[in-house]
Amino acid sequence: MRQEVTELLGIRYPVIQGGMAWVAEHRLAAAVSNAGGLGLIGAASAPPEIVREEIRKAKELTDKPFGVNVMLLNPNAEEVAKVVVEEGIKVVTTGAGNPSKFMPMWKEAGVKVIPVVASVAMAKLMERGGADAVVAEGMEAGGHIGSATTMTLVPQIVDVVKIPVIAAGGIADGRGYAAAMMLGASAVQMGTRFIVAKESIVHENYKERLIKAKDIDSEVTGMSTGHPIRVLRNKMTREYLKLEKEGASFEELEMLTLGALRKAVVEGDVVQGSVMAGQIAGLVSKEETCEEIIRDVVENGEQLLKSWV
Ligand code: TUI
Repeated sequence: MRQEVTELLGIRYPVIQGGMAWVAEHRLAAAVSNAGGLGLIGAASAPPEIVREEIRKAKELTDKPFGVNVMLLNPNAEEVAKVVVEEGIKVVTTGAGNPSKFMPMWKEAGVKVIPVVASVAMAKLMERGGADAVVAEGMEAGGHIGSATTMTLVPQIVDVVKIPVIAAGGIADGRGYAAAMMLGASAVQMGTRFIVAKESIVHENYKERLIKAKDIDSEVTGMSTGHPIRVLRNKMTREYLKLEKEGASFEELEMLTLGALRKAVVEGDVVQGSVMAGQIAGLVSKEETCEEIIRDVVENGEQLLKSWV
């Protein structure tokens, strides 16, 4: 089953990297791909020309396949979708929305399309639209999330689609890898553990905060605005949640978070910034290379799976 995804994507190990905004830039993507996984450039809210530059820089660092994550809330998503084709990218993942309108263009260009979904209905819709696989992302994940857990979402999607299912949300070691495979997944996507990779350009303060994080250190902001985002608790989340409870308007809440992720990732402001991370942050305890991370997850995961059959 694991071979389905490795063959589909031309990679060695069934591990893909999350398309994390500001974090998933060319160096991280190339490092994950060089280590045998699938690295991704997270287009997030970047202008199309920046995405093109990032793709070109990644190509200089690796001859292995890598992909681009298109974040569908980006007003520039359409232009980014075209840049991906122009640059000959072979794999696209999408997040935070429905990518149906871009699917025909991508399929025609031979791009493998892997939408990130948070529900069974969306997984079915994506399969019908021609998706090559789906990432089933549980609400343990960092950033923008749905409401089902990985444990419940993955098997329910596996049961109703024929395309490979990649599990995401709460996976950061061999146990999570093995558990995902037991649920019927064909591969895993990890974000949080790659944030602290040696090749990740994330500010040291962010990495330290994540490494120090405990099991219940994350909060979900934006439940009331319809954009729930999982982040590590700090001054910003306390203010945000207080305002949200008081019934603050969408605009007021937006003001508090605007640029907050950049502030944390680039400037290292982990007090006022948005420190997005998954619930598994408590398990992530050291900075390692992407190669060490992938080897640890796959070797321990495969060992566990072997001992169970
Ligand atoms: O996309 C993510 N995680 C993200 S995107 C992001 S950037 C951002 N920043 C501020 C506000 C909003 C986004 C940070 N983290 N994960 C994949 C994911 N996709 N999780 C959930 C979904 C999803 C949700 C609804 C996918 C499809 C969907 O469909 C709704 C519909 O019917 O259109």
